[in-house]
Amino acid sequence: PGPVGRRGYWRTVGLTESIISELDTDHHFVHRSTIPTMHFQDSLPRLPVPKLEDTVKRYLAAQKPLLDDDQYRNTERIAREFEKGVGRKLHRDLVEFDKKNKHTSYISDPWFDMYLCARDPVVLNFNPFISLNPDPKEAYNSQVVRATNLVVSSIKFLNSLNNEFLRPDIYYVNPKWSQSRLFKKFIRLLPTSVSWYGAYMVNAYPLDMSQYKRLFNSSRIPKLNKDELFTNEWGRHLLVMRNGHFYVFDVLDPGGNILHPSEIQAQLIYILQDADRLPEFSLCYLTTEDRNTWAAVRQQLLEAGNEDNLQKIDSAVFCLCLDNISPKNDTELSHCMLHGRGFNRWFDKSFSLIITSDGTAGVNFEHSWGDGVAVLRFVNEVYRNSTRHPAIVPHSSPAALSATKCERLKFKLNDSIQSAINAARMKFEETNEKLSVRMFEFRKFGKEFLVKQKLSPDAVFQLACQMTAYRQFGKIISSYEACSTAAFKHGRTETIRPTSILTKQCSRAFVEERSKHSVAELRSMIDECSKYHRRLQLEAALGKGFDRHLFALKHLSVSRGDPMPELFLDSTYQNLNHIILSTSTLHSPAVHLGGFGPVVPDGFGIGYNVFDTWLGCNTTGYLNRELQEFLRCLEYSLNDILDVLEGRPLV
Ligand code: BUJ
Repeated sequence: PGPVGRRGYWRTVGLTESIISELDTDHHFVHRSTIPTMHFQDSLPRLPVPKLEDTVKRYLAAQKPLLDDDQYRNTERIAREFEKGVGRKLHRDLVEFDKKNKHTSYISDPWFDMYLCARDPVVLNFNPFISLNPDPKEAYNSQVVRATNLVVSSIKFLNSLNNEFLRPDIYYVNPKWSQSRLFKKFIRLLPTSVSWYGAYMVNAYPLDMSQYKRLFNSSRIPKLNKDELFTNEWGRHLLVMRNGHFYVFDVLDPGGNILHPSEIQAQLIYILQDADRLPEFSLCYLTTEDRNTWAAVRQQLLEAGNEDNLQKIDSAVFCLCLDNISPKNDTELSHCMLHGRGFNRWFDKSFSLIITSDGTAGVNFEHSWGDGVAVLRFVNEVYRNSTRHPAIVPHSSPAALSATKCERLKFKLNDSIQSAINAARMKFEETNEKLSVRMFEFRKFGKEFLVKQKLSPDAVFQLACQMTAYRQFGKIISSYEACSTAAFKHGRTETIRPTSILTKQCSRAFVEERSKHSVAELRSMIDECSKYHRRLQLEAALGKGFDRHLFALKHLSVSRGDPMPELFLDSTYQNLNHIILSTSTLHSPAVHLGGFGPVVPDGFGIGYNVFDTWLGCNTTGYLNRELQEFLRCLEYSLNDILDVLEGRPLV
């Protein structure tokens, strides 16, 4: 491999632009963008380090609804002392450090550390899933046809990325520009040092694309105390899992050509037949272990002579899991995509494409390398490409198996490794047993109705969750909504704190003071909450939250071995970061479901979406009864909101 890596691979192996354009784009790429994939990277704006005063102000505003007056006064005092004292110095050093590291963002390294130093298992605690809608053409949903088509589209995505043909992610305020050829040609001509400004002139915001380099050929490697991310962009093989067995075969030739779809199909059929029973010990369970335990066992695996196999797993383009299960409903589907039965997953892989026996597809991804925006883009493109330009049709014949070699990986397992696998399996099964997944649908209104009411659909859903928690727990509880900061170079996420004095007042009115307020008063409270939430959302997307800033200050303090500032030891700080309601949303015509586990033992993981005419969420939690109660109260809250919006008093 040369220093340029696989990016621009075709050029490095001697294929010129003109030759590439003679090739049938459809067979190799998902599309060919006029604007190169990384065109904006050099000129992306930098994630701002917020002013310390603003951070403290926002922090206190988020704390206020959670505390009584005495507690608040104490928290306020600690925060003000931090602002004037140790926090000020830390902030100054952070700003200084940031100025010297213009190639990245202030949050990038601390955030990688947050993920990679965490010792909890990645499964349930970190890896989310996104499942795809079925192929609209019924017959294309058989397991082998869907898997072949999705694998081919995924490899086309990879080729597009490596050759800079993948359209850069751009958030268009006015989507008409996304269709304008003139705009794209103009932007393409701009030097990369100023290209971002060209887009900005028409209110279009290019997003950071740096995470995509770890989408393929990547794996998280367990290490003592801090894991590492591994990428080998020269890997050309796919990892396929079936019944706990590992298979690899090349899906790309050295020239970057995708293996003929009929050959991929033939390999998958072969694997389905070959892996007819479960192995006595499936290594997969080890990736469900806590990270230090797994790191130690991995060392044993290496010493027992399994280095080549582990290398093949880690460098594979991605992991395809051909599951031997047909989920009967969305709850079973969620369980399958979120954790499965443990023996047919490699949770450390950057992502695994899971296809069940009935052809349902989903992606489970490791979170440290990247966020929802990159994975959703991948899901959208492969869904679109595989349904519009399927590589094979239901009656396609597979190739005769000969040319391509499919290898089943055989591992050398000694007694100690075998008992580690057994222990991991027992722990994994025990934890899964406790996890409840519950679907919730509310069909009485959705985005269209709320927009007509001049309300933010997201704000209304979040407000309903606040009212729900207030009804259920009798108080405001710590809540989190994920927000992308990909508009900035090496941006990750910021936290929106959906709790405020306004949502507290409104929740109290709806729960405890139902007859005290007129409909007009209640309506105006909802309006205020919506406005405030919109503001928080915008601020977070612009990097003007408080969570990441405080996190980076704490990280700096810890990394220097300073005594821990009082602010971070304050029990109210810890309470604010004990997230009971962890929420995330995404919208896409390609997506059927999504979800993730709770982030604390007594919390809920809430993946939600407000659709045009209804809304729904997919919830997880270890406290089954509480989770059920939460959804019962959520329905109640949404009905209340509807009553008020339609002018009916609360009864
Ligand atoms: O906040 C972060 O830094 C990253 C977050 C972490 N956390 C999940 C804990 C909030 N990660 C993400 O937000 C990525 C989540 C990806 C899955 C999102 C699921 C959304 C579900 C949509 C559809 C649900 C529809 C249900 C209908 C019944």
